Amino acid sequence: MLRARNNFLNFGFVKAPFLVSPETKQQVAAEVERLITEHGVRRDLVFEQTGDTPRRMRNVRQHEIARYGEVVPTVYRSPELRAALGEIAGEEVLECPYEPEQCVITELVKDGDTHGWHWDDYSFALVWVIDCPPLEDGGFVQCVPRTTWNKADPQLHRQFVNQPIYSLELTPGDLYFMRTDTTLHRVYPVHNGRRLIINMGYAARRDLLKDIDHGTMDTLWEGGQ
Ligand SMILES: O=C(O)CCC(=O)C(=O)O
Ligand SMILES: [Fe+2]
Repeated sequence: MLRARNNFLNFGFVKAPFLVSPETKQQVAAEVERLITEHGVRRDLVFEQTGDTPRRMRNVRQHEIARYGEVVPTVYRSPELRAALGEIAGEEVLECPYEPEQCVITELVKDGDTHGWHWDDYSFALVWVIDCPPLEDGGFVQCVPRTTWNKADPQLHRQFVNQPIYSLELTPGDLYFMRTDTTLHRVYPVHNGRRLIINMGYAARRDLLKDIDHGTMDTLWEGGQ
């Protein structure tokens, strides 16, 4: 746990597949596969607030996950899981007060599908990797820690020039925990492969006091085809 905490502080993320049992991973994976098959919606958008970066993906939103899922909502609310994440974060990890950002399933399937460069509105994300192509086909995560999101002028190129970009190889069964509000991140475009994840978003206590403009996420959800 100490090593996880140090990596989290240094890089803004840490792989933590040891946090949950193989049985829980298997149950979450089975439910996510069912939900994406039955409720996945295609989105093809770019976001001005993150520097015109693309979102080319299929999603299942929190609303459908809450309605048609069982395992995922239970795992999301687990006090034990939040306590373990809190040890890594060095502070309380709370359920996200804005429900649409609690759980989101994302599938990248077509050549060039990507979750482009962005920050998240809330402090933490636990990402469960259910399917992922080999490294050479893309789908790995890239991050720039210790950066802040100016929604009016995100200046992505300035962030890339000022600091190193870290890249993280992922395989099915991995989990990673990220400080998402101060770590610029993206998923490298996939080619010849499929990548399926569920992102569980959590808040820090300071987030509860912030006046967050939910414009980017709300546009994402309205943009479904
Ligand atoms: O797919 C990933 O690994 C990251 C997902 C993400 O950044 C998000 O859903 O906000
Ligand atoms: Fe994100």
